[in-house]
Amino acid sequence: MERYFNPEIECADPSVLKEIQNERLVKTVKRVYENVPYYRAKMEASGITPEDIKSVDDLHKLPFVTKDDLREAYPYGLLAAPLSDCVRIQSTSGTTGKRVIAFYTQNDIDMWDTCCARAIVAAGGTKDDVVQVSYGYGLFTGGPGLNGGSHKLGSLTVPTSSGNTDRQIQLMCDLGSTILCCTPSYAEYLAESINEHGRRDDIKLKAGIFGAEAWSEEMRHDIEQKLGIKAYDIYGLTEICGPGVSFECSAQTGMHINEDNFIAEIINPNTGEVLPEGEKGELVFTCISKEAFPLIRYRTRDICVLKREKCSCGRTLIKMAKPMGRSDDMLIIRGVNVFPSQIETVLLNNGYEANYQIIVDRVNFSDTLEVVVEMTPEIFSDTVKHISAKEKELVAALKNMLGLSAKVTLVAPKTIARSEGKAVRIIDKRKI
Ligand code: DLL
Repeated sequence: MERYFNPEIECADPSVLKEIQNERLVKTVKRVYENVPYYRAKMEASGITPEDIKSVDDLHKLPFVTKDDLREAYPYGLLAAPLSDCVRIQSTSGTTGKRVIAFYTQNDIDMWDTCCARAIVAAGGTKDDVVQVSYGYGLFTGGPGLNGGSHKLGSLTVPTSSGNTDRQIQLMCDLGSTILCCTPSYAEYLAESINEHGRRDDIKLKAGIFGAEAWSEEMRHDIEQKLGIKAYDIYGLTEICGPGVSFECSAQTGMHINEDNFIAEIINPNTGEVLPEGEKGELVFTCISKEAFPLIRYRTRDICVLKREKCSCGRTLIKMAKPMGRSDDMLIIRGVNVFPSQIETVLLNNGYEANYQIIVDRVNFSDTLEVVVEMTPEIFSDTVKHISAKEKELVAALKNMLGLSAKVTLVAPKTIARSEGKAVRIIDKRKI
């Protein structure tokens, strides 16, 4: 039976949701215009005043906010509440340029916790569950977000953070954790280690809530099968609040966006034009219930599709497809657009696991693509003599998917470093 955390919102008639959005948008635009000189200047430069924004239908009139704006306004320039009302910051894991810092009032934290509680309930969670949060805690939003959601729901929260895999498994077995929250790459690593330690029969997991990085359907099936669970996707970004901007339900056909707090649009990343529902483009979010850091029309760089339909789970919240990549992660190799997720699909469809690296280089003015793939122990044992045949098989499959020739290098099991957080899979030497 499907459960909801806030059925009056999650299953509301779309016209009710639109009313909530209209009212909250108007209030938020007024708030940033009055409290944030940076926004006021941006709006004035576009010839817009708060009076021009009467409903969601006027959203397109507002200027976009980009990561460059956040860097320019760092650290306090976009703060829309008095500093004395703020109780927390979180920050992106970005390693280049200035960090992005997001601020929260207590009301913002409460809203965020609610979003994450909805995600846990949609994954079948109740207050009787034991929720192991193996996302990193600290500046990264993964740990604090799911921790807050689990508390709000009243589940027993096990804040293991990421890393220390033996301890994770020990606590998982001793406490009988039923829901695991971590990145999909760490879930793969944990699954591998649980099976190696012979502890598969000692775990009581029933569901996993995995996000923070792109992962394919094939990787989902692999994790589900290895851990004997149902694996749910969760999406979010620090700038908007962290995990819980959207979450998957039992239908597993897209992630429901918490529309009472965030309005989503899809735009053409080159022209900024708003695209109709169902078309693929860049995802843009407007925060309509936040106090401290309500970004307006923030360009996420994530490429995806929105679809509104009454879901078999009963929710009416609009759904976003799994992001298929980031417009800034998309590789352009010899003029061809390549998303790492396409490569992952080929590898998993051919019996490999998600342990791989994509190396792009430029030799004699021409781009080269190499995919280094770890063999599974099974493939390794029956292919030692036929590695080149196996590599050729993958070259052909990749050519078929990407329309591009790639070099494939198969390496022995366990030679590619595992990740406890987001995996680093792309090495683009062209930029170095
Ligand atoms: O990754 C927040 C998060 C934590 C989401 C835990 C889910 C679970 P950032 O570090 O700011 O925040 O990175 C945000 O990660 O713009 C996407 O490109 C990517 N991303 C997040 N969730 C997913 C997902 C957190 N489910 C960036 N699928 C986003 C694909 C995702 N990409």
